[in-house]
Amino acid sequence: MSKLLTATPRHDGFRMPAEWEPHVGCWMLWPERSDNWRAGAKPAQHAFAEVAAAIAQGEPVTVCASPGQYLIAREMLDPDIRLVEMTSNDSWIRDCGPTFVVNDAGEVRGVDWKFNAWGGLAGGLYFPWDQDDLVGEKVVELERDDRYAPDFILEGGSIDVDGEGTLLTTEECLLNPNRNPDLSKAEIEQYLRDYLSVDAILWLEKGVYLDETNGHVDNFCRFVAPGEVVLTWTDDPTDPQYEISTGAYERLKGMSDARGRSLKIHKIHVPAPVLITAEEAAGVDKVAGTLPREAGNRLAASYVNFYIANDVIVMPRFDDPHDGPAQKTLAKLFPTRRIVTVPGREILLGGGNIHCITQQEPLGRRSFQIAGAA
Ligand code: KQY
Repeated sequence: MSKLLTATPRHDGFRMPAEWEPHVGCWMLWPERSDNWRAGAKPAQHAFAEVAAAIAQGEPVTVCASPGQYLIAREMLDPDIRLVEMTSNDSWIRDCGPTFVVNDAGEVRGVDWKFNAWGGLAGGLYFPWDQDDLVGEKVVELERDDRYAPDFILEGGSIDVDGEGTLLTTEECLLNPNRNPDLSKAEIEQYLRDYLSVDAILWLEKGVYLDETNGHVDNFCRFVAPGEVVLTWTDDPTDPQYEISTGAYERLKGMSDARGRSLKIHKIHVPAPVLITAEEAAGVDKVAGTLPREAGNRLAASYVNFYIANDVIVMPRFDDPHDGPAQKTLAKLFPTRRIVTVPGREILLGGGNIHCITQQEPLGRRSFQIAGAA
């Protein structure tokens, strides 16, 4: 049903759209592993259900849950959310799911990258990751889309595009020897050009301080419109984040995008450091091969990890004085969308946030098929 394609999206006239372009829906995976999520993942499940409900205000949501969790998820999710059974190792579909690409005729295809749990045996976050690596293929198959399967390790959270030929990423992640150690920077860039149809690749040095993904850009710096980015920021020169953010700001100031525009940079201040409590750490099972959670460790909290749905922006909040200003900035940048905030702490305790647990699927021409069938 879903054909494996051997050319590249660029060759075939397909590109990765920006996240603000129309979606047919959003995909999520249901959390359950107790060595990453505290208290048997129950608080995380409530948080994921809240994120799904918030996104469902703006577009259809599909959640994938394991056979053992199917009925539990069905009970906890709103009835308008589609639930399908799917096995995975954890719940970060931004990273293990497909990247959808579209062409000018509105056809949609999937790029099914290789996934190694953010570093494989050289610093990856858990073992094994074989079921996560199948998620991209399974989602694309369910959608009856054709699929590209490059021999290239990439997580969706490590890139961000403007849909007009420009891509943002970090050296900390994409040039990390635990991803594609046999490829040079030029070869890595060529994969991005070929499989996402981008022409300008904007390299930042690092991502958010202590981000366990090796500096995913989706937690640090994102496009909000062609020629405009939001950047995780702090005014506190004693915070290690300061040097990272000011360094990125300086680089961004000197960059131009694929259309030759210089970038307008909007700063979004981080919340006060979010530290794991003793109770939270004690609730996570310790398992060899999985990154342990220690009390007092700082988490990579950032408002930039929001999701852009058709009608709403879903933004994490941390019950911090910076919540309001972050929300106001996004409201100004996305005037046609409502900003919905959901509690970010439980998701952050697992190592990421809202953008990391979601994957948009572009509308493409399926809209006409749906309309025609009605
Ligand atoms: O932030 C992400 N994109 C994923 C984080 C994975 C954490 C696994 N413990």
